[in-house]
Amino acid sequence: MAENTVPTMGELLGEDAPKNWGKWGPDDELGCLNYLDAGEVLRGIRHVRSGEVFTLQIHMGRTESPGDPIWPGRKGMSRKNELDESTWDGEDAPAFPGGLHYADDTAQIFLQGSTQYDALGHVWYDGQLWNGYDARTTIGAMEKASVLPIAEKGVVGRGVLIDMARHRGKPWLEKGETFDHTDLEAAAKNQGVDIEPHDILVIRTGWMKYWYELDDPQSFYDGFVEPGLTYSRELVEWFQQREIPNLVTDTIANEVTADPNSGVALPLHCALMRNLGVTLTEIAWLDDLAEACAADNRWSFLYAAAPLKVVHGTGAPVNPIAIR
Ligand code: UVW
Repeated sequence: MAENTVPTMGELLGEDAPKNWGKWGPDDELGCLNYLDAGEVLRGIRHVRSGEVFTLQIHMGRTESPGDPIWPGRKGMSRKNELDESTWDGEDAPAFPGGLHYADDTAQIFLQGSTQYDALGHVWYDGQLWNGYDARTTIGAMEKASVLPIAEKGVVGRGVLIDMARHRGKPWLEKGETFDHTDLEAAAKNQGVDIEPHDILVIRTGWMKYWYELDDPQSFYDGFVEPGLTYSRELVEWFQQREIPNLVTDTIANEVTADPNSGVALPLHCALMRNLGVTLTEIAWLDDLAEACAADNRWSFLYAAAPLKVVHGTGAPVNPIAIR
């Protein structure tokens, strides 16, 4: 589609786009995470059977190829060793009673540069964020709907894994390959699991596995387009009706990069996060969890995650845990 025919986000989603603004009051910064109450924690716990633990963060700050998978324009973490054993080689080395030596690192990171939670205010259109907050509250520091309220609350509930790559009989989905809620339902049926109201929806595309098997990371970025969920009004209503609190995927941006019908970039970020208050978790490592789920055909588990408490953060790294 020619660039000048691409509609605006507002035109694509419509003036009557499904919204949850005001549902949890005018000051809400948690959106659909409000669904995750104590009852949902206990529901999640009921899905623990074997005690197996899976950590879902990718490695952060890899120096060997292909490095860390990141959204174009961002940089992977740069970690610098500030103190190590050589610090104590010189005559003016620090001296601690008893002879203590230690190592220290500093790091420069994009908060969205590894497995992370997006703040609800991370994306917007037409000058308004989640719950109608003014987009100018993002200037200099995210004053409203930052990652901090999510980090303070923690995200705990029943997780359900839908393995789209396995459903389609592939190690990973292709660049730009799309799926929608009907495909999720079909994959769930195939797996013998239901996507229940308030489930933390975890979707595997195999895209992280693809990344780590690349000889040349440049091919990942050439004509950059990830596979993923694709926008439709029906899909947005499906999320709203099922009251999904959190969408977790193994891609950098949780949806196909540009909507194939309209050409609009990341419309689901706006339709789900900005309008409904669905929290997004990206760049998750799901392959080990998926192997275990497939081995005994149990696709639900206790999911627990808390991003770092970054004050005014647009997002924050996280190492979510799935317990089966
Ligand atoms: C963008 O929104 C650009 O990135 P992400 O949500 O994937 O961090």
